[in-house]
Amino acid sequence: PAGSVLGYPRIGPRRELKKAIEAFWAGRSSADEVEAVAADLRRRTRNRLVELGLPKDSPAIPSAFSFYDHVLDATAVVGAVPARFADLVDAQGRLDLAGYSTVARGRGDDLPLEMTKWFDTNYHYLVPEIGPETAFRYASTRPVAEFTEALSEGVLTRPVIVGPVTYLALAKATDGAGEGFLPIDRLADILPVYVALLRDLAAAGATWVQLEEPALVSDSIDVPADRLLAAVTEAYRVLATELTAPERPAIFVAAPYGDLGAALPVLAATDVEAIGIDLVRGDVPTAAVPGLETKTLVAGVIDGHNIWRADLDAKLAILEQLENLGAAAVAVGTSTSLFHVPHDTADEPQLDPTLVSWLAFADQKVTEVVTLAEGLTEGREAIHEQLLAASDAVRTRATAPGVVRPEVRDRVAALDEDAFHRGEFAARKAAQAARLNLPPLPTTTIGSFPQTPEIRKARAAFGKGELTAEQYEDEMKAEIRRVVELQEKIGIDVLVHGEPERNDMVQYFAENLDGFAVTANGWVQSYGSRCTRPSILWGDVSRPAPITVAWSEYTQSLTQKPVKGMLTGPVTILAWSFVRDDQPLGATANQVALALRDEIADLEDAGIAIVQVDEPALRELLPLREADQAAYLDWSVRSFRLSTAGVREDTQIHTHLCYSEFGEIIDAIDGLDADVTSIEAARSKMEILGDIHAAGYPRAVGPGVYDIHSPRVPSETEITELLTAAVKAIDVDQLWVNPDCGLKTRRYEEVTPSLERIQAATLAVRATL
Ligand code: THG
Ligand code: ZN
Repeated sequence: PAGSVLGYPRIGPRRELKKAIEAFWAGRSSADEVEAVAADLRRRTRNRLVELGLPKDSPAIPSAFSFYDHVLDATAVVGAVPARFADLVDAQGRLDLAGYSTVARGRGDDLPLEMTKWFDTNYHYLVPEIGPETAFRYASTRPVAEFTEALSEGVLTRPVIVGPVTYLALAKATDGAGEGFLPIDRLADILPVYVALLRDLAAAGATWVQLEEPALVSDSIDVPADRLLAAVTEAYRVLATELTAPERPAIFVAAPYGDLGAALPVLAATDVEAIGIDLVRGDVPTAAVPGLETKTLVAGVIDGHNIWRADLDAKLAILEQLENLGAAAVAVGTSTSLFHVPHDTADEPQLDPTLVSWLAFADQKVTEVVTLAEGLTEGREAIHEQLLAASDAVRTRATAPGVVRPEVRDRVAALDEDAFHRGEFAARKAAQAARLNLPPLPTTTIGSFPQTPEIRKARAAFGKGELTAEQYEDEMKAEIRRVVELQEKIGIDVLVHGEPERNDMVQYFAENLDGFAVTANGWVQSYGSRCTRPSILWGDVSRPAPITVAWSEYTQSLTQKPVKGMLTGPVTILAWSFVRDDQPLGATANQVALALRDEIADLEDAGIAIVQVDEPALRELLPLREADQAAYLDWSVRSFRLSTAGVREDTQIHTHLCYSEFGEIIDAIDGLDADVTSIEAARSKMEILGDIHAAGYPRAVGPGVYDIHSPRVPSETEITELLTAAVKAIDVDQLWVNPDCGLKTRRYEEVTPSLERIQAATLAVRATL
């Protein structure tokens, strides 16, 4: 029995990979230079894992690098590059780094692969496009090359790749696929590619391979449950029996992010050699599972998705209990890959040492795994000290100042039901129309404008003390004036201030609320080269002073048009932070909601007529198992309403949600009771409006008409077509016009013409009404 981790951060402790690949995209460095940075990062990762105690001669060290996204990597391996990018592949079906980047980012009229949330995380993957005609072939030998690279330096790694069932389950059907086609229909055709890969890996010396099958823990997959289980049986029959050792590596199927449920016995009945289960989110199995007696059970007891130091004693008890299940062996693992957490708490010297003593980032988690593995083989006595230290941390955390604050608790406890409800929508609608006097199809943006190098430089200089608070404020105000002028020039109806003062829509609030800490280097990959530094929500939350009011008030002073106040909602603040695990999320969310409620009241007093409370992560936290969803939707929707329901009738509340599939949470959107909801829709071509109309949804919506996730500038014709379709799909007086997300990641060269075309298209469609 030993220990391992499912994966490790791949962006680098100082975001080395991000910087290298962005330099390549900008034409400032060559593919060879990026490859060299990547190889160096992989080497440092392996050396670090060895240093932390993972053996280098047993396959405890994962080989799980990616330049952009591991699902895109699987697409490259199976040669499923969409037809529009066919010219980018060579005769063997391979993509070079430039081609790979183009599939991820798009070019001209060729849209990139659609991006969507990876299970219930803040990571986004690129959705494969699979049709009846997709020609699978074993195209990319990168997993083999990276294995060989490690072996040549004396480290026997375990290559990690998305498994065939999850790959197809997460894919979408190509446009021409025809009614009833599901990508999973192509299982038999994709398996030979995996067989070829396994053969190649074994020939290179790989003794284990890790196939990731998280689709098995989710009910939100577009494949009927029985078909998914049948696919598991078929896939692992073929992979485990088509080749026999040593023609293939031993197969480790990992199922992170939740409970395997009915899929556990199905997997156990196959001939794979190891199964990884998530014991942080999933239940601890208690009854023997037939088939397990020939397998290693990799027990994911260490949380790969949050940063709290583990109670090792409790984890060891779970491991000991699992030894009674009858598996051939029990190994210690993480619940998920560690790429959802930062590298190392040692990179945060500015944090309060007491707080640090409660935390485990990736490196600390590796140590926890190694310690537990030792405890499991050598007995509790062997790790006595570590068990004591871990229990101590849990104890000091429970009683530390700020963790429980009676005045915060009392205020939440005293709330009555009225605090969660606004008056009738019809009356609000009339009062707001009278106050705002907007044209049909009002135009607006989601909130952020491009974060220019100058803004970032000013923030960095302010952080280093090179700018005074006053100088920094002046620079931000100058930026706000530019953003207001631009919007007025274009003719946009409802203005924003552009959020130059915010590094991140969650971190900014975390920095200004009590109960949070922020990191200096705690970067976590969100998509491609984009990272965030999730804040640490460790204590009871309150608002020491108004946060956004002065900025919004200043902006409103510059224009006659209404300016939207911009806040981030309680669910999103929780979703994009590392949240305390010592009380229900709903209790934490209500504390955040009250802080926001006070902020909104102050915005109203300052004359702001529209306040947007963004909840882009509402869908993200939706539990993967249907049985858990109703309870989640209840507390999440209530916390949003608690934050917004204190306003006047004629104050218009907006919200913004990212990442479609809203059909399934339309009731929750209804429950939010926001007057206007903007949603991402550009990449999914307005499909979502059908859902909204069918549900009889009464309030206003702003379907995104400009996909800001791609550098592409849409044409006016294309926006006019989207708007024309939208006007047909729902009532005109329900429609707003906006991009599908904030503009902070884009450049003005793209944003200015895009907004001008949105305005022109809107005027054209308005003229036809
Ligand atoms: N903030 C947070 N999470 C998010 C988003 C966000 N998740 C989903 C969505 N937006 C898309 N994700 C991102 C994440 C990061 C960035 C853009 C979109 C980004 N990051 C800067 C970078 O990587 O260069 C760093 C920002 C900083 O300086 O803090 O642009 O908005 N939490
Ligand atoms: Zn968005």
